[in-house]
This record gives sequence, structure tokens and C-alpha cells, in this order.
Amino acid sequence: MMARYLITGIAGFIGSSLAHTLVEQGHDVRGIDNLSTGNLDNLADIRHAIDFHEMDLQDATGMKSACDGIDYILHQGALASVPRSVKDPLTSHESNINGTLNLLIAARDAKVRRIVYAASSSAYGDQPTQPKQEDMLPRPLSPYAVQKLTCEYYLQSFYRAYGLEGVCLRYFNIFGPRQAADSPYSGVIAQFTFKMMEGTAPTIFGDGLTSRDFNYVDNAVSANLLACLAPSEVATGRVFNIGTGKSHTLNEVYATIAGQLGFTAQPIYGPPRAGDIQHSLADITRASTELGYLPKAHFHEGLKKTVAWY
Ligand code: UD2
Repeated sequence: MMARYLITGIAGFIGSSLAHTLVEQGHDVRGIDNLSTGNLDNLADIRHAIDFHEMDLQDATGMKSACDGIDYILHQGALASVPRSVKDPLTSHESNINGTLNLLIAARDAKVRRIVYAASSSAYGDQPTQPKQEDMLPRPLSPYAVQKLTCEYYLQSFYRAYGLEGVCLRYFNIFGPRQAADSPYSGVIAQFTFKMMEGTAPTIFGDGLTSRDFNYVDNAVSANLLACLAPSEVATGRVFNIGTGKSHTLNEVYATIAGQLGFTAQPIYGPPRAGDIQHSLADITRASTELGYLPKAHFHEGLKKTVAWY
């Protein structure tokens, strides 16, 4: 059945990927973005098929009209990045927490059926046990992790207090085409690819053995669609890890991209970044068994498509 979707952060990396899939499937797509980090180029080929509004999440009147008549909200809009939040915690707080709260109030008043939230694996912080399971105690290390975790709690409280259905997807390092590459706050795969294509050796922060559960964007898109359609008793008020169950080190990522591009220079090693976690790996049992989530796109094939896109 066709449904009406609102995507926040629609001009960003994951938001625009969601928009392409939903438009292809024939759904009604409305999208908002304040274009602070998003880019309308990401929507160029589907711009005619979506109802786009340049708008900030903190604009209460704007959120009211954005939520009007919507079935599902896919809330991707945020000032992402751990180091950005370390540098300027207040600005990212305003965008990530105040913006989300403002959206939740509008969604509640508009009687939106369900909101699916882009939560973050950073919530686990320096929790030492691997792989990460949703029931582990969160130990956030950065302002960004605190902000993303706070909004999970806000979603849960809006369900309990007002009956607004919310599902939290804890994304583990999503990568793929359309991820911005030209900022120091971009994801590592995008930055490494961009720099090597320019002929500059990227910097690896730390010893190169830092590892992440890198998850290709198509898997995150499918998780969002499953989260909208899952029965309420399974999904609502709950948190799901959206990773792959496998991790790769930064040295491996560097070598793989370099191999694909024929880039021969050795990496530069720098000190670890403040707020960084050493290892991150998802246990995806809950999402698999309860949402039917299956990360079909694998790391190497995803990396090939990503490098080819830039
Ligand atoms: C965090 C979250 C992720 C998502 C993301 C949004 C964790 C484990 N993951 O990603 O789920 O919410 O934030 O922004 O918290 N690095 C380099 N060289 C560079 C750039 C990065 O070595 O030029 C390192 C960086 O220090 C880190 C790793 O690469 O150890 C990954 O960094 P990232 O910024 O791509 O993602 P991360 O893990 O902060």
C-alpha cells in the first residue's frame, strides 16, 4: 500500500538514499532539510517527484506543516559527527536534541503513525564487550553520542506518554554513494576515497587497528522500511542495531580503497581523535529475528560501488 513519508535531512547522504528508494516504489515523499550539511545535488534526479522544503528542525511552525498528513517519518536530519560535537557541543545539541524534540511534538500533534529514528552505535561508547547488544548499558563518550542516545529516550517517552509510535535504529558506520567527502567531519571511507583520488595520502587517526562495523547504505534503507511496517508490538519503543555483524580495521579500509584506486602512498598516522571508540561491532540478532533485517550488501562490494561513485 502506498504511504506518505516525511524524510528529515532528505538532502543528506542517508536521507537522499531513502528518498530514491521510496520514489522508485511509488510512495508520496515529502522532505525537509536546512541544507547546512545536505546538498540538493543528491536529489537532482528525483527533485520533480518529491515535495521538498528548505526548513530547520527547530522551526516549530515549519514542523507542523511538514508533519501534516504524514504516515511515517524517517528522521535522518542531524549535525552528524563525533569530532564536530567535540568541537562545538552546543550547536550540535541544538540541532540534534532541540530539533528532534520539536519534530516529535509536531508528529504527536499531527497523529503521525510512526517515526523511525536514525540513532547511533556511538551510544555504546567504551562498553568493552563485543559484539554490542541493545540491552547493554550505554556508555557514551562524546557529546554526539549523548545527543543521539537522549533522542532515543525522547522517542520512548513519547510512546509511553502520548502513544506516538517510535523505533530507534542504531546505525553502525553507514557508508556509500552520496556521502559527503569534502569536510573534516565526513565519514572515513568518503574522506579516504576523496583524498586518494586527489593524490593526497589520508591520515589514519590512531594505530590503524581501530575497527568499525561498516554497513553499506542499502542495508540502512531496507532497515528503515522494515521498521515502518513491523507490527507495533515488535518494533515500537525499541532499539535495533543496524550493522552487519562483521568489522574491519582502518588499515584494511585504507588498503582496500588504495588497491581499487591504484594508490600507492603509505598512510600518515596521527593521534587518536577525542571521543573516538576503539572497536565497534554489532550483534544484529534482534533486528534480524524481529524485523526480518538482512544486510544483503557486503563490505567489499559496497566499497567498490562507493569508490566508483566518487
Ligand atoms: C560515529 C558512529 C556512527 C555514526 C557516525 C556519524 C561509532 C562507533 N560510530 O562514527 O555509528 O553515528 O558517528 O557521524 O561511534 N578516521 C581516520 N581518518 C580520517 C577520518 C576518520 O582515521 O580522515 C577514523 C576516526 O578517528 C575513527 C574512524 O576513522 O576512528 C571512523 O570515523 P568516522 O568519522 O567515519 O565514524 P565514527 O566511528 O566516528
